[in-house]
Amino acid sequence: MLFTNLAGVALIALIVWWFWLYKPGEDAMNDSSSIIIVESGTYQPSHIRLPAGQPAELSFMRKDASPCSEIVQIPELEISESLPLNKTMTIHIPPMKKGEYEFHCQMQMYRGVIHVE
Ligand SMILES: [Cu+2]
Repeated sequence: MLFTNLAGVALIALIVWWFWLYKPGEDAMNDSSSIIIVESGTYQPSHIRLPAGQPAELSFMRKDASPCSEIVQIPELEISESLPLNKTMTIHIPPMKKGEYEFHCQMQMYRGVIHVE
């Protein structure tokens, strides 16, 4: 009985670690569930991994009031959206082929990459 309980606790600990604590590199995101923070000249995270051939959603939260950060563009997908200040803005991404897709602000000071694999 004790053994089963320990195994159960270990399993729960593993699940908690995997879903809430495991961060594969501070600057990377492996799915579209988190929010990209736009602040101080950077997208955080700036590297996003998405699976090929599936539509996705990316959420941006712009915390920088400078006009520089307002527009986010993904040129290869012909996406250009303006981000409201301090609000979450979700951008719908069509299914993509494998490759790297840059996203950036109008002046290309904020820069990020979507890795599709
Ligand atoms: Cu800019």
